[in-house]
Amino acid sequence: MQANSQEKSTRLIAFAVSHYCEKVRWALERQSIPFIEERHVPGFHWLFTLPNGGKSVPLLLTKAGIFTDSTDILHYLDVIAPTSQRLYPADPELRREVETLEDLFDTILGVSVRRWAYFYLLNNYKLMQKLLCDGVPAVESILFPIVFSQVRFITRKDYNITAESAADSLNQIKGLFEKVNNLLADGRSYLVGNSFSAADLTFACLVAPILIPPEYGGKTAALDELPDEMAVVHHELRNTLAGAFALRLFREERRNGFRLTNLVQG
Ligand SMILES: N[C@@H](CCC(=O)N[C@@H](CS)C(=O)NCC(=O)O)C(=O)O
Repeated sequence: MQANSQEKSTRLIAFAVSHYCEKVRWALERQSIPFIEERHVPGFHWLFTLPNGGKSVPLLLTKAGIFTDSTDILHYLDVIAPTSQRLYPADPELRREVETLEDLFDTILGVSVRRWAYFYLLNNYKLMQKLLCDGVPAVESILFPIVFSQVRFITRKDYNITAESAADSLNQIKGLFEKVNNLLADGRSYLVGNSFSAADLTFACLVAPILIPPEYGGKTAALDELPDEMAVVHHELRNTLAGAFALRLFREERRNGFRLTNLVQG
């Protein structure tokens, strides 16, 4: 595809593995917005986020401004989206329901999934290298063996990763799967109203590190790379209503047929 000015002007600063970055990737691709994804090893991302007024990824740079949070990015994309592609309902009551669920998933589910998964994965150097170095600049890949122990230390500290917090997180995850199971029990196709919304997209993305949908646009572990403790939870949760729902959303709503992402490498 030819580079055009919009493609050059929309840049996503990301981690390959981050499920919050997948929220934004999905929303951009759904709206067929060309963008350049710039992936970084954790730590190196601060060279790109801090000068742009943020800290974490995803961070989106656009002609209209810089957005430093996945939900803010989805709100911005919704304003420029054609009505049929919008992720937030026009009806104020339905919109409130979508935003409440999105916030719950962002603040509890995404954080719990990350803490629980890293508890098991951070000691597996080879797997972490695969998950964190996919698509990053060559210099970051080369430096990875040197910086990894520091990345691991900061990750454990910042995300408060201990055996106890991982066990608590798994309880939170199961509680939220139960909540989604209950919503879906009446046979509805989407969490709120009759169409795909930011609540559906956020739930599907944030549970993806557990369910490993093949359509995931970032990097996930393969099932046979998961330690037994994670594989057990993978099988248990994918067989719930909520798990099957998230996998269906990836299958039916995620695939675009072609990728617009213009991943910058090296
Ligand atoms: N509320 C933020 C959360 C994003 C977030 O937690 N990003 C993590 C990666 S999954 C991150 O960038 N951590 C490193 C940092 O905060 O510097 C959003 O939805 O965008």
